[in-house]
Amino acid sequence: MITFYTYPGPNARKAQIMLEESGEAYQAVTVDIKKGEQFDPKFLAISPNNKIPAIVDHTADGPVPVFETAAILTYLAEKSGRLLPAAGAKRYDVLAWLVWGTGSVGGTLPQLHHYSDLPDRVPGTVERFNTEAVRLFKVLERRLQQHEYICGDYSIADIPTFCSTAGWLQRVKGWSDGALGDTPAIDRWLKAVAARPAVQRVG
Ligand SMILES: N[C@@H](CCC(=O)N[C@@H](CS)C(=O)NCC(=O)O)C(=O)O
Repeated sequence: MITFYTYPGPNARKAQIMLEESGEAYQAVTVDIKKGEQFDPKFLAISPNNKIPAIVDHTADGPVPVFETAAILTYLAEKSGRLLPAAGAKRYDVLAWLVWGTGSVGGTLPQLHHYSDLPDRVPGTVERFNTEAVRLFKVLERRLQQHEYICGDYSIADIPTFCSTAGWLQRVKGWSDGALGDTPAIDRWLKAVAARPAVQRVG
């Protein structure tokens, strides 16, 4: 059994989609980050960076705590034997795009969210992060024009970028003043990932 530490939002969704894809049994425990529960020493022992998502796998050899979305997805893929090639160039292609999705895409969009939500916008900040988001979505569009999913077959590389893109593509387009035009490959891919039973179960 896996304990899944969560709080509603895109990062928790990434981990929960992979929990569903993996077929592993899990139990969700809410960490109320609005109330500061992420700073409880018991949670910090699992997730030292005081962020959800995190998991603890209660294995026969003892508990295995894992924090950071990319590490959680890799752990679950290895445990279940799903959505990550076991070796070779394809494995490192998936890992590279997984890190791109959690680090580059997943690092930029929360900044855009933060600065665009401020009542008094700081000049240049929304433009700075929107320009970077446009660049990242162009990278994604190019990639998906050549591959059905980010790494050919559906893999853990698709999950974080799907969760981030689904919520942000239209806003970034709208703010890009035409710099990000049509994205037919991304649109096709968003529909395909959204239709997966595991993604539908998470909602
Ligand atoms: N790099 C982390 C980011 C996770 C993250 O940003 N989690 C947010 C919720 S969406 C959080 O727990 N924030 C609480 C805090 O910063 O104190 C990952 O990819 O897992």
